[in-house]
Amino acid sequence: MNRRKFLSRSYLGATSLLIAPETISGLSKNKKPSYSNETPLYAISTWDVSKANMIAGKALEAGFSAIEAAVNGVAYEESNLLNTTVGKGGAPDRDGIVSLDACVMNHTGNCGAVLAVENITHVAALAKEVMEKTPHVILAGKGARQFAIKQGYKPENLLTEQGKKAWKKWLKNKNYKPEINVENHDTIGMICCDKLGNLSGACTTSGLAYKMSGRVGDSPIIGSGLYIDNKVGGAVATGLGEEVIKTVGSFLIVELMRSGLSPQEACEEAVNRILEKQKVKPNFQVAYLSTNINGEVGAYSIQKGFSYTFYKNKINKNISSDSVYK
Ligand code: SD4
Repeated sequence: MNRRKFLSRSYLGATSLLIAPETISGLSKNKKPSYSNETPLYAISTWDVSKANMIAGKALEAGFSAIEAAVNGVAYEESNLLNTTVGKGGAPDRDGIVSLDACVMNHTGNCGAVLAVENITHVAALAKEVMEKTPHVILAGKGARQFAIKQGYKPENLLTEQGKKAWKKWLKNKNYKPEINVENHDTIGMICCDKLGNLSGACTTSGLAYKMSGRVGDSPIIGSGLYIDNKVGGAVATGLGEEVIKTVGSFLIVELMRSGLSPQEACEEAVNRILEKQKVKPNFQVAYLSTNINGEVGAYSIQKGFSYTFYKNKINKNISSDSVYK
């Protein structure tokens, strides 16, 4: 199958490049990768998201750019109803409305983001469209939704029966407290390196369960939930977004790598910046995942339980991250 046919089989058309997972694995079976063995081709994602990361890895092998691979990879989790922190099936806010946040950043430093979007599942692809088709970087709320519909996205009900049930149960006590690695796991931040050695990333989430209406976390904020500098490396974040935003976590990690730290050291320092500000032992989670242009990867979190998925040389592995509290 050639690239044109590959694109035409995507479920939102060639421009948005949302490719059904089966399509991409079918393609890779029939086609020899065109890259050489020395190509530093890999994909990393927050949490245990083997299918999404594999989709990205296979897209890279099929010759797609890092940004295309990342958007296609995270699209799997956006459609995954079992993932209650991303896309359709995501937990709603305290008013029972699911609103999604996402951003993308590519190897040229260009970026796009959508904030608090209702009724649209594939918000990472939408963020890519904001980057490519508008003179802006961020579209929020109603405007983002209108733009999506104009681009041909079909509005959907994102609140599943299960999501509604859980929300109704929550309403009985209305007790809002972010839980560590329970309700708030699985925001997906993904960084891909393509066969040209270019880095790009995507980050997509439904945010914190039962958040206030209009609340936006770190995930769609360039420099907080995601940052890429093709000369240095990239970083993504997951966990309590408020704390990531206060320290501009992903940008900080890339800048620390620029000044000579390894991805691991940079993630640890970014976690320390959050901890320095805490007067008592934190009961929230923040986790970082980063990579540099040499293909080294680092991960670190405040609480135990964070892991990441790493695709390289056709092997997709879930790896446990080290943490401050064991
Ligand atoms: C947020 N960082 O909205 C996101 C939540 C998250 O896994 O990462 N959940 O604050």
